[in-house]
Amino acid sequence: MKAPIQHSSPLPSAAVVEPFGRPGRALMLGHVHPDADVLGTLLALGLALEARSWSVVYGGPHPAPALLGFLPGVERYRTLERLDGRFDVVVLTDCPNPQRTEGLIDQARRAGKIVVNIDHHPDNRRYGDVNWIDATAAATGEMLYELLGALRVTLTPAMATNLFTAIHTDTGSFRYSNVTARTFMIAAALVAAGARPELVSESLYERRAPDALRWLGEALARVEVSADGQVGWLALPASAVPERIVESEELVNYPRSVASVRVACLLRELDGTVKVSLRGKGDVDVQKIAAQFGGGGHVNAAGCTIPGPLPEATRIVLDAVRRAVDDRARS
Ligand SMILES: [Mn+2]
Repeated sequence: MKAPIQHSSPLPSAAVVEPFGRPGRALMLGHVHPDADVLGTLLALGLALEARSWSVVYGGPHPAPALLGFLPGVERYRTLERLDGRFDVVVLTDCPNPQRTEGLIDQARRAGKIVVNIDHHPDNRRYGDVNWIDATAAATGEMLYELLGALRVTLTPAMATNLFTAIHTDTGSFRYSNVTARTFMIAAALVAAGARPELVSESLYERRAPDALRWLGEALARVEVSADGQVGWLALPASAVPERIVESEELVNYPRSVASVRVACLLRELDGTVKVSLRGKGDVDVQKIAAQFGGGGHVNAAGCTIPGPLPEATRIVLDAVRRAVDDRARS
């Protein structure tokens, strides 16, 4: 067994490009609850390989969310329980922890000659045969743009739309502190290749159901802000608002939007556990807070899952957030 390849700069090395040289059969493997950065990157690469006579299977433990039904090629993405046949290459994108494939990674290792792990999460477990981890990328979408360039792929509007959406969502529509000049240069190239910003925005943010705003109001009425204004949170009991509303709204962005808030939390009760999303604004590292509870993510966006009940979970998380905010104030 060869030692795994480790690579971390913004441009792919020869070893990262190499597995995609000669056509074969590829698996684009997503993780639980795939988002646009996962799906957009897997679809863009898969479509590029198919244009080069590869045979590509797309899928993961959960289906693509209905909200992302506009991504070109997403109808090919399947819920996988068992993998059939052999693969010349297995690709995982935006997946820091192989456990997030719900066991599919183990099957993929047996069925695949080589596992390629492409990600921008700093806490990536480097579980691939080839690991390309660039924590300076705002989205894995930026990295895939560079990979397709290195492969000399001519971008189609379908590939460009997938990558543009990946970058759009991971940067909060080009608003977060992860956005760099490179982000805009890549976005510009993707628009030149046929991605349409207005269609992506409309598809992502203007597809609400008629009753969605009423439910959104219901949820937002529960937002609370600490006495000093620095911590904002939203604790949602299981039946407070329908699941489809929570899934289609980035609810944690609302407490984050309060001027004085430095850390925002969304806590949602689900089947006895509590899913926690944390957002920062650059000074408090929320990944470190999530890591205390076995979670992970980025400096400004992280998450974890902890046991319920909700009031207890809320107290525990807010205590950890308070410590992080106070530690930061002292340093
Ligand atoms: Mn991402």
